[in-house]
Amino acid sequence: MDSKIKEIYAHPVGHDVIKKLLLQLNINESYVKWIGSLKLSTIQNLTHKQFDPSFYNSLITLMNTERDVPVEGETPIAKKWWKEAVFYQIYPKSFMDSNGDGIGDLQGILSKLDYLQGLGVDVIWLSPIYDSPNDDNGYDIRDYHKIMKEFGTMEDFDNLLLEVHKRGMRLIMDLVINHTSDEHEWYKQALADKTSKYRNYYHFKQSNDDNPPNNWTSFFSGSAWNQVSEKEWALHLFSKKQMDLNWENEALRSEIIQMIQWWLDKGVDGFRMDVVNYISKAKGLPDGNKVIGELMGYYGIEHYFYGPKLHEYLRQIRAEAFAPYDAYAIGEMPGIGMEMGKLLTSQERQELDMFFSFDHLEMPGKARFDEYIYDLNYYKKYLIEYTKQYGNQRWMSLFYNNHDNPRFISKIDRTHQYTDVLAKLLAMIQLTSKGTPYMFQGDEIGAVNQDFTSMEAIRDVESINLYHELCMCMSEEEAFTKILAGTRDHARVGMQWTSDGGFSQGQAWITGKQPSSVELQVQDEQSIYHFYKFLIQYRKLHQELIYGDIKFYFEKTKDMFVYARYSSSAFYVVECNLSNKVKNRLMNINKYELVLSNYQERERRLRAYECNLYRRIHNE
Ligand code: TEU
Ligand code: CA
Repeated sequence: MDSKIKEIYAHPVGHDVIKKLLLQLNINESYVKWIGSLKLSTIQNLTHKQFDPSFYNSLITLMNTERDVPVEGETPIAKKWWKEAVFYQIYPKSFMDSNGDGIGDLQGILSKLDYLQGLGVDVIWLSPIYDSPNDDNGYDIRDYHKIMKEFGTMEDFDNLLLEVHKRGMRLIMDLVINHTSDEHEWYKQALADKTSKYRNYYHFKQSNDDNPPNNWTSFFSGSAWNQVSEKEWALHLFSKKQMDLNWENEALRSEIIQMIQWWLDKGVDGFRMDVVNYISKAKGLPDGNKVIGELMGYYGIEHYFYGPKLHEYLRQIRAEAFAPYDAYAIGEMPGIGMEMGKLLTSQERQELDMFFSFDHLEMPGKARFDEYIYDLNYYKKYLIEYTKQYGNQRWMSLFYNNHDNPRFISKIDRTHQYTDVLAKLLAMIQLTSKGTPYMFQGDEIGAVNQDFTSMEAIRDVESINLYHELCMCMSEEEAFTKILAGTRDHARVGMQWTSDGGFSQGQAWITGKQPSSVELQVQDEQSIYHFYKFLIQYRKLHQELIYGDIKFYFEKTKDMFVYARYSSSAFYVVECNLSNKVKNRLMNINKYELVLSNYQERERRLRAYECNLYRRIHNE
């Protein structure tokens, strides 16, 4: 408690926790400087009404969890296939339906491998395809060694993997090891027999009265506990059918590691680890601080988002499963900031290779279900800071979309009047910045949010639960408006292969429509699809766009985003107008040749969302 704020801010964990709180409160980071020399105990006295001692104990515990600080200093970038590759996330349920039952499947994906190879995709990430009751569309796994029947058979999977590898592409699986379905054999045995060895594979906890054992809330509304008997409860951070695994249990850890090895023996190339930062929970599962709970929207999160043994577990998985197979691993880690991300992914730490940070997806003080206009100047600031701070021992993932978020382009341009140039601008930044591009199905055809008209169209368990919770404190119309702003279903409607149909000839499990289609985009040389295809190809041939140095210009100039990627032998500049207003060009381009633009004609000034890639002519 005697530590000064500036000392806490200098600690990677302290930095990220303070930064996260300021982000949520929409308070400028410069505030930290003013209070830097104050002691934590002084702050506690000033805020004892809001932050009780439990908050400070949590912060200090978090900071003492991992004493190492990330290795600084610059080393040359180590070349890796996953730093050069373009990844493409497929949500199998909505990608392509081969048998007309209205649900996407593995044979459907197989039929589109040539399309993906033609686009230039190097790695496919499949959202979960394991046997599941689909309470959370496969993120509730019932059997890790079986393929979900709606998606096909293990033979279909083996054939898909073979065909992916035949094309020189790779495939990574979505690994959900924070929880299993409540229909998993382990959980069924745990419920059936209190003395079963599987009882301790999960978090069962006594409660003295008929309330849950602590105040933790679920990400899918309500308490994070299922009552399993008069005095016993079981923990579920997500839906009531997704039961959290107890990673303290060595037997559980080794079963999970054996399962990972089983998939690696089949030849998969790596994994995206679902909410992997949640697997270690604070001892005793203590109550969450109320102020943090209100601020973050979920009670208890400080006790598991960066748990006491997270590094230990990740090192064990790496040593026993990933390293022997030289497999790739990216962690999905909601709430983890840049400094903690360094501790979890720096190459010398032998834990994860990369991670998905989410701090860029919403603006400060905004949450996914808030309706607001996203300002690309915030993304510019985020990208510049991350790129400068992240150095060469770590490697960023660059993404706008996934199956958990509304379409990024629709947050910026709600009327979709700029879709064509804006989608290309986003592609330009993603494919020329320093990091690995992760595309999500539909990015390449300018997929946008859906104008769902009622809850009947909504399928996502998170949205449905939240809607019922909201209806307790607002009208159905207001509740639906909030759901419409943030529902994950915007990203889960079918891939639009042809103008008249989507991904299925049958009655699709979810209905949606895109303004364009693969068919139309492939035919039009000037389409978003061809813009992606060209850039994916170009960056492979001109690797300054991957491994080159990076330099930012006009950092303080609003709406202008200009940066260079260069080596001793080639120099590229990317020039972007982040606004829908005409802007004066700030750079002198007469020594450059234009490689690619999202506008056909040349003009003196930059038009709405104009982006240009230039190559310096060296012989002058
Ligand atoms: O997502 C976890 C996650 O960060 C988001 O689900 C977010 O926490 C949630 O939408 C509340 O804001 C992973 C998967 O990507 C998601 O599809 C699953 O629902 C979730 O974990 C549970 O497996
Ligand atoms: Ca099907």
